Amino acid sequence: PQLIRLADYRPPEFLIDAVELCFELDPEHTEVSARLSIRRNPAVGQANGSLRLAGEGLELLALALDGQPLPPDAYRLDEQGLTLWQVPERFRLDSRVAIHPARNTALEGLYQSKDILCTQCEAEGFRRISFFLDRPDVLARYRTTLIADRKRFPVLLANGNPIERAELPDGRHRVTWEDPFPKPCYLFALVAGDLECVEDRFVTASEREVRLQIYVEPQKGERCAHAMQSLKQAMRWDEVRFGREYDLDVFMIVAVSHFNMGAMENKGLNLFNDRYVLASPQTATDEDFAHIAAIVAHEYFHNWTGNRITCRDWFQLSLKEGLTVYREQEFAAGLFSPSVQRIRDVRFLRAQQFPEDAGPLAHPVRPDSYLEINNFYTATVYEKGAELIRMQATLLGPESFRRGMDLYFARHDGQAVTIEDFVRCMEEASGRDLGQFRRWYEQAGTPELSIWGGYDPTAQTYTLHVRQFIPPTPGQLVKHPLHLPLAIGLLGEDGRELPVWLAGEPEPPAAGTRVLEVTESEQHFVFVGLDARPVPSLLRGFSAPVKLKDDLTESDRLFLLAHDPDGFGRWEAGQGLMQDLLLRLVADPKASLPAEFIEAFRHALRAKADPALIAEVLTPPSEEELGEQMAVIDVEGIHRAHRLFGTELGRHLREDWIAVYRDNAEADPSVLTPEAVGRRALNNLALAYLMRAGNPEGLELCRMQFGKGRNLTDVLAALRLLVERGGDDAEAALAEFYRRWSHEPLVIDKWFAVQATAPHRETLVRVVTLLHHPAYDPGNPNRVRSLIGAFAAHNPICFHAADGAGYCLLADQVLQLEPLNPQLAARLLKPLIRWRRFDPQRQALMRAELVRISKQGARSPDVFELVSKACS
Ligand code: HT7
Ligand code: ZN
Repeated sequence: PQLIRLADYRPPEFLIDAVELCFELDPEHTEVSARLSIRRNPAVGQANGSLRLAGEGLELLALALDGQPLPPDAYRLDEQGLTLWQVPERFRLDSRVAIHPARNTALEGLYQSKDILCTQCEAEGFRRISFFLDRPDVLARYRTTLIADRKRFPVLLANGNPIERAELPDGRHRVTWEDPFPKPCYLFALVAGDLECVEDRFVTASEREVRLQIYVEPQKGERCAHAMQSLKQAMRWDEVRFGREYDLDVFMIVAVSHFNMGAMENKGLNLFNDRYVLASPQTATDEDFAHIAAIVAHEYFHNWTGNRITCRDWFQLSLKEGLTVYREQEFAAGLFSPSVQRIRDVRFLRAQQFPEDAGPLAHPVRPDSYLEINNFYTATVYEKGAELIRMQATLLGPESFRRGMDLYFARHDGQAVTIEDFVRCMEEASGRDLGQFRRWYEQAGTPELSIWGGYDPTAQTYTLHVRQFIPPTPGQLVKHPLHLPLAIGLLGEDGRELPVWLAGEPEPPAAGTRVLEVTESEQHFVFVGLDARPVPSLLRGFSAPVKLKDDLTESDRLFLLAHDPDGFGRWEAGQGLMQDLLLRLVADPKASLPAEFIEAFRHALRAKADPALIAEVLTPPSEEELGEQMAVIDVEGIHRAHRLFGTELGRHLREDWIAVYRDNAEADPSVLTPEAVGRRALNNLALAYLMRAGNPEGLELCRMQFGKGRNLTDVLAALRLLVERGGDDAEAALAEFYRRWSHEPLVIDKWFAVQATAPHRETLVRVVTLLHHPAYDPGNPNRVRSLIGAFAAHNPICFHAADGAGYCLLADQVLQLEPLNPQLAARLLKPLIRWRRFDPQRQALMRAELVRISKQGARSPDVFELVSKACS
């Protein structure tokens, strides 16, 4: 495969103004006719007069230029596309190709998901549909005609508005759609199928009525209410927060069961993995409900950040993804509690992005090169990209940031632009210089921020010393200091916020959070007017995506856990305490939980606070997160320490956990308010601690909770704990769960995942057995992720079994999947990539499996790129 470099970007030599597509749809054999109005790009000097169009897996049936069929010597066809040797300045190109959706297991281009035909064109799927300039900076107007059997495919959808319908004499029907907004081909979509439609309406701020439609498999309409409500909330939020209105007469969402990612923002016709649309309290967990709201909003927000303003090239992917994740996170913060939302986002960043940034796949938010763009839909581009937007918002303040966004929308509407264009808008709107800040987009690696403080009682000053270090990453050995916002508070003895008053300032500011700007490798800040040593609350709200090393003592952290007015700060203090303790337990299994620690957590549990926040505060860092803190990950030691911690905290706080469970147990199982969701989270945490402590009352409560079966959050939490405990109860519960839900694929996905993540010696054999279960389907990415993905990514003790059997199982599955669905295979293999983090025996075993994949497979650029980077 060919390395694509940002430095080689050149504007397109040709532009396509209009596209007329006609699909004669059939799963076995679809014919696609395309009429392209092409002209030379006036901004680019003439090269050699030839035109290169991308095209893969297309059977060419006819080709004509300005109505004249092209003789074979006028063009060349190869595996990757079509070259026309001589073309005029402006012309019409007609092509007709045949494709085979039912054979398309890669789920890119036009494919079949059960009885539905649908498309996925981002990033480079359109070239599997028609010959085209498949690059995001070629924007065209589309008119799409769909023809299909009326009975099998009564619903025919494409982007934009429907403009014509007709019944054909041969039992087929025809619908034509027109999208008035020029768009890149990655936003093209069509859907054909027998679908139920749930309809609603939305009146925009300027009083235009928009029809909202969610299409799902028949009989599933009643499970769309939450997605529909989330959509309307997102539409209103974007108007209020960013002044963005929807722009077409209809907005459609279609849910399909076979999908490589979460969802896709095609103009006016979003396609969704059905797990992010369908939900009822019996078939979806509270977490699923939250994901649905976030993803529906994310895709909707792309209408402006991604569709109206798109990316010039794929190196700019974070321009739309980082910005849209930021918008989604801000939206979600308003649905529940901002602190809890921030905690979850930070947990995710630390669990997914920090390890990526510290391993062989580390890359800048704006990468410099790639072999396969599908490999760059990463936590770095998405989540770290969102953090970069958040930092700009923090540095500029809300008013300037909003002005910057307004300028970005006004200046670049209808264009394909770069991250640089975005940052320039922020600079111009605020008058600030973001020159140094731009390095965040260019440098990979998570910065380490060391902060230590010193109090001078004579001068009554407190000095914070700050040092930043950015570790070397592949291809980037030398790093330069970054510009970052450091939000802090200072707390007095009684827990009150003090003014953060910098030396040299004439008067103290109001007490509370203050944002310091760090720009140097080493810097210090002197605060005055302090008659005693304050306790600093550092990096409030996680104001920058860094690894913080501070000199806070255990008693400082206990103080912050009890007193920090910032919910995020209390959680972070608790995480620090738990992490230190867990790492002590890894080093010394006889270490015990200090009494002050147990009391501090008892206090946190009894606090009159949001139950969801209490649950977060009392949830320890995951085994994976602990591993990140160690030079060599001690798989068994971490697992043992984690269990011991759970058992001990369960035992010491037994009465409190039982009281919490009793207080919260009566929450109505069908209610989805933040309060009810928080109560369920805390309740299930209490149950987990009671079960880990081996408490008989816990087991009884767990059996009862499973038996009630009225809410999937509760049933699944109980099932997970029963399976973790093992024995007859576990087997009976698994059998009962399967019997109850065998007709619901999304629930059965969870049944697979619960078994794949059970921390037992026999789990590997069970996973192998489940590969032969009649409900296992390697063609369905959700099912594959729920079994193989869950095992490899969320069951560290089994996946990293010392004999290497977990690695071997994953490699076998990657090799089997690669020819079917390379994108999915590449994503699955990621847990093998960080082999250098483990002990020498595991390193050897993991590397051997990577080498085996590279020898027996790695035929796709997707897998090849990851395996070669991992082994180099
Ligand atoms: N923009 C979408 C990305 C996406 C995708 C990328 C590659 C292959 C398949 C895909 N499906 C969706 C989703 C988003 O970030 O909103
Ligand atoms: Zn996105």
